[in-house]
Amino acid sequence: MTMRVLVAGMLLLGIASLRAEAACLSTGQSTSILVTGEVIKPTVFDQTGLQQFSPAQENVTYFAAGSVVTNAYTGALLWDVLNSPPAGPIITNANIKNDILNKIIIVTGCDGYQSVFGAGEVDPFFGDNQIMLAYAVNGQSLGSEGLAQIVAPGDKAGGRFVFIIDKIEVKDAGQ
Ligand SMILES: Nc1nc2c(c(=O)[nH]1)N[C@H]1C(S)=C(S)[C@@H](COP(=O)(O)O)O[C@H]1N2
Ligand SMILES: [Mo]
Repeated sequence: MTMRVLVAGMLLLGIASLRAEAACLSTGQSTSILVTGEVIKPTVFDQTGLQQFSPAQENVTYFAAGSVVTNAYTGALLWDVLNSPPAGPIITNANIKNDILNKIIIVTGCDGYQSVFGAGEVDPFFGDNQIMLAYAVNGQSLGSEGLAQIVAPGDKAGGRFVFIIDKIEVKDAGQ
């Protein structure tokens, strides 16, 4: 009983501190990103944390509000962040055929803007789309656009390039 109370207390504390660390600043910016949901270990990443993954470099051209934008981005691949320690891998059930294909990745910005990705889209064995969490653009950190933004190479318009990322949550699509 005492043990159960202790464990429940530790869980509550853990959840509370994760929330606090990932909360967006009152300025609407964010210096950390919470990776949570169906991953082995919900984790808060700061810039140093994202730089632990081998850096990806991508030159991308897309339409933003009718204008053509070309930028060089540096960041961590979304797949690496979700599928290697400390947060990953994504939790899957070996008894369900290709269970990874049931998983959805919800990216939320501090302004509430959201875009969803499919795990199968980024899994190197399936879509192998090099979607990344970019922490630098043209050699500079993102400034008012937060710690990191999504870069989806191949997208024609910039709508899925969620910036000021607050949270990335993995969920099962369900039946
Ligand atoms: N958090 C957040 N991210 C966002 C948006 C937004 O409103 N909020 N708009 C999206 C849209 S519609 C576009 S076209 C691109 C524009 O990004 P840019 O102005 O940095 O090129 O950001 C995307 N990411
Ligand atoms: Mo847009």
